[in-house]
Amino acid sequence: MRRPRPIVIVANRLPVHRVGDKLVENPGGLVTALVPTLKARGGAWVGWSGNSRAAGRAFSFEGFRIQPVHISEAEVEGFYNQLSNRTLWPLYHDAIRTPEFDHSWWRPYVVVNHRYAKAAAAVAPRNGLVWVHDYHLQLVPSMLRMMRPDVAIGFFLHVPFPPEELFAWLPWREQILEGLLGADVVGFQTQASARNFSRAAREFTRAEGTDSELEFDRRKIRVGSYPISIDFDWFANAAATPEALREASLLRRRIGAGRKILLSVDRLDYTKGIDLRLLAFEAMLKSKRTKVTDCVFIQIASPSREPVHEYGQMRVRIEQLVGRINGEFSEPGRVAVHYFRRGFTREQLASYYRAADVMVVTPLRDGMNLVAKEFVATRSDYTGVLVLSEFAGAARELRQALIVNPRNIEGMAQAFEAALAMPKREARRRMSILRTIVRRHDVFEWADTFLEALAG
Ligand code: ADQ
Repeated sequence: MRRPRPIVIVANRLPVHRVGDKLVENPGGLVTALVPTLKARGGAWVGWSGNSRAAGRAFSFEGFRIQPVHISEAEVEGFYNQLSNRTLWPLYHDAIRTPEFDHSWWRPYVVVNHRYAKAAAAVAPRNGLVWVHDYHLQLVPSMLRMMRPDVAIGFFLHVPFPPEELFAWLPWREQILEGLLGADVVGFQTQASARNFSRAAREFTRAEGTDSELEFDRRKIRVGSYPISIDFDWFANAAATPEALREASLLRRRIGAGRKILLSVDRLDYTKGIDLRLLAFEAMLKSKRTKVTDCVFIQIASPSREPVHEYGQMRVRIEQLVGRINGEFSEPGRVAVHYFRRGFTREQLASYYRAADVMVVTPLRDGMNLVAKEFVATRSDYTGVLVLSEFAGAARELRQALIVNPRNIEGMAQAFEAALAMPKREARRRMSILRTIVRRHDVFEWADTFLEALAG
């Protein structure tokens, strides 16, 4: 059998960072999925180290090449904090916050994309496979095609692609679409995003064709949905170790203290709907449908994108809400909302998932949402109920969750109530189907499926 072809991954961040003289893998789904693939096939990972002062040299890690891209401090501002996170991120998430369109932000986006493309062009083997990731790098496919017409180029968007009427707002819509059309395969989390992209491409560029195959510049481009997933076995095993089980029962005793636990885990981001779910919990307490002696809400939120103004505002709002709810409803030894604003290790998260009775995942819009899948993977005891927003990509697959509209606060409160009261048999039936789905479609299957499409 022939060895599979080496691949080049192009992503905003590198998969490893230095601690002293050691290299440590960065946590996250993409690294988990693609580092084993790179180790097996060889190739390179092109990305930013996170340090804008040092340029950084290429080095080898576990049999593949790490190729740093330098981004200056001023460029981080324009390319990352501004165009990526103040224009594209809100626009692609249903304009939950008003996207800002500032012409001075476009130039650094183009310049930095070009730098990634050049770095990829320099390391890609002849006729190699290059896989570009996410909304920061949408111009890379066409730039790379100009430099290296021999390579096969794939692009995967981790966030939703917005409907045509929203995408139309973007002053650089043609450039972005033509950037993406430089790829041979353009992948999305859901069919809806794939369809939105194909429609926008037909509307705003010379591309023709169907929702799943476009023709542009006499080339065919495959468009499809490739829902990302998690390392199911890792989470299932991590939550079943004696230490994890001990930690989970300790949490149940310390925080739960005989109460049922509702749990949420998110990056502190306005797309995640943290405030609305807290309002739903408050509504339950207010109307006496539950008492602080019966249940507790744990919100774990890791700080994120703090230089961006909207994130600071949202943090203040959430912390005021937590304070208000606790001020009104907590009792001695029984806090209503436990709020942790910090990152936890994956092992710690596994114990929290295992300790929860109800997992609340209610983003206003989310490409996929891996937390929902991680929770399911940890529940080898077949207990626990998932409450999931219909606006997360994960809702397309995880249909046995209690599906909610996060803007319907009363509806969410009712779903929490139903989840807390769900008979064991019913919860078991649902969890068993959910686990089968996530086990079957794990992150390794995701990477293989995309790479097969690209190699084909
Ligand atoms: P994110 O918006 O970052 O990713 P998500 O899919 O939920 O969202 O992934 C978050 C990851 O961070 C999970 O693995 C989770 O365990 C971890 N995490 C969250 N809070 C944490 C905390 N307090 N401590 C430690 N870890 C924490 C983007 C898109 C998503 C898409 C992913 C992958 O926005 O829709 O699912 O990429 O494609």
